[in-house]
Amino acid sequence: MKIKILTLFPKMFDEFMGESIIKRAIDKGVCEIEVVDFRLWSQDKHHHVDDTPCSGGAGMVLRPDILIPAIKDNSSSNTYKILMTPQGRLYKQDIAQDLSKQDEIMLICGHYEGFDERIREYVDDEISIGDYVLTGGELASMVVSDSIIRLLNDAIKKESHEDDSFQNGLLEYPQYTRPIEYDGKKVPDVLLCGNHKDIRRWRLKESLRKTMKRRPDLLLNREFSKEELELIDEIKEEEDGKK
Ligand code: 6GU
Repeated sequence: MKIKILTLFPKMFDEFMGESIIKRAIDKGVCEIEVVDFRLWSQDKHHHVDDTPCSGGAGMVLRPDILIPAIKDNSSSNTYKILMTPQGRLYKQDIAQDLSKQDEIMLICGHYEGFDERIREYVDDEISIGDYVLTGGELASMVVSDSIIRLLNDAIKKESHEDDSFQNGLLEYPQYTRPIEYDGKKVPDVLLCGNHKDIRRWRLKESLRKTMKRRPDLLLNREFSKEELELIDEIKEEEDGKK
């Protein structure tokens, strides 16, 4: 997969691309990241890319006569072009899944107050990573790239994302490692017993418990299996018993 990033701050991506799983994915050829400085598409002496809003207001707006040619010159018919903006649709794991199937995506990072509205006609999608405002789309584009790259075959072991939080619509179950006892706190016995059926059921139950407590919104449209409904009853009884 190829990821093209259009930005005014290309150096911000050096460390992102140079470390850990992302670096390994690039070195193994699982993905290619190309960072493009779209200031190069500015023709004027001072390489301006933005201008004041028409009819006033605060901040600066990215100019269509810079960004639209930059988008066109860096994409082909199979490039899925995404504007990074707090006005976009809210980024979720299922969008990461979908995007990981594309051959080529382009992430367009804005700065300042935003994009001239006409730029929106030249992209396929608009993404926001959350309900807060960042100074630019760069960090958001790293978030999106990272979440996609780790899903690509071979970037990490498949099993390590099959159990991810959200992958099955639930938060991930609690994980433990050695030592078996630390500061008087023990790893749950069920995880040490080696009974895979019991462990699977415990993990599902604890996933449900955590999701009910922390992210009940994730359960609103869920179709629960019979086993899940049984576990939820058990959890409710246990939680009531604690009160
Ligand atoms: Cl994609 N860009 C900016 N500037 N702020 C954001 C965002 C994106 N997503 C959430 N906040």
